[in-house]
Amino acid sequence: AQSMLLLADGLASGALIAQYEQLYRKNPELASLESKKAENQNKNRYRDISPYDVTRVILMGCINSDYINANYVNMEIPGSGIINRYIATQGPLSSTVADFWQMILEAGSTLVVMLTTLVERGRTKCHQYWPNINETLTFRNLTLISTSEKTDDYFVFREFILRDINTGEERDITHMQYCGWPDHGVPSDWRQFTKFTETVRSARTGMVEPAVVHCSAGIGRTGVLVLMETALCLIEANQPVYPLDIVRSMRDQRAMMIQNASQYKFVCEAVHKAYTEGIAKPLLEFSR
Ligand code: PTR
Ligand code: PTR
Repeated sequence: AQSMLLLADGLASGALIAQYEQLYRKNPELASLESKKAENQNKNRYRDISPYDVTRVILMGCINSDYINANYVNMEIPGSGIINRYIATQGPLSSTVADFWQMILEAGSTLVVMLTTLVERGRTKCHQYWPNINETLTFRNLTLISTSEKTDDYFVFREFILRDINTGEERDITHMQYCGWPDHGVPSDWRQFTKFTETVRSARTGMVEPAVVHCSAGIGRTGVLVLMETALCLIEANQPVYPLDIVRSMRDQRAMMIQNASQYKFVCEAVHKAYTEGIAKPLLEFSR
């Protein structure tokens, strides 16, 4: 409750934004050399968005290269025993779709969260890396079958079966897409966004494998979702929420998480509203 007062004050005074503007976008001590190698450059959707070497996802089963523009991001919720694990990544390119599914296979992930549409204002933001409903796509040794697709206001929920042709192993994959959110901008509706984040949280209950989260570059909107989910978990665990510390922790794992001050302000306001309206509340109320 104390930290929520700080949050409200910081929002009202503008101090919160001023602190955010001071924070480094990339940790200056962490290199991103793999992404700059000649053979990897065309696997990056944007030249200025690179994964740190230390936290990058290393592909095991690709013969030519182990590189994909993706980082492990682990967010610990103190006092609760929870660590929310993510893989934060760019929207796949047509040339990296097979790598993307190989990464999901190797990481054991069953949840993919997509925060972009395929095209925004006439520009391609992400390649359609999944088959249309009731269709099948094959990439190298992987087959993907689309079994379900439901649209709910701003969201699309899909179900896939991922099959490893070499081993016969099959896995169910849940795909959740949020459609009301252009890049560099903020979601069109904080309630819908909070509801979407809650849906992601409940889908990952008990999950130890990372949830794969992506937008177009895999930094702006992806960062906002990770901050929102982290804050909601902290509130429930009766822990203080210091958004700047959360951003710092994220940016030490993937550079540039949360693209701009308006996204940061949006998510801080959403956290505060979710708290004051009782959408997110401490599970343990201490007796006074
Ligand atoms: N620096 C950006 C780039 O690498 O392309 C420039 C950019 C401009 C990127 C606009 C995205 C932009 O958004 P949109 O594609 O939705 O207009
Ligand atoms: N070069 C692009 C730019 O600076 O605009 C990279 C970029 C593109 C950065 C999209 C962020 C973007 O948004 P998001 O991470 O939410 O897809």
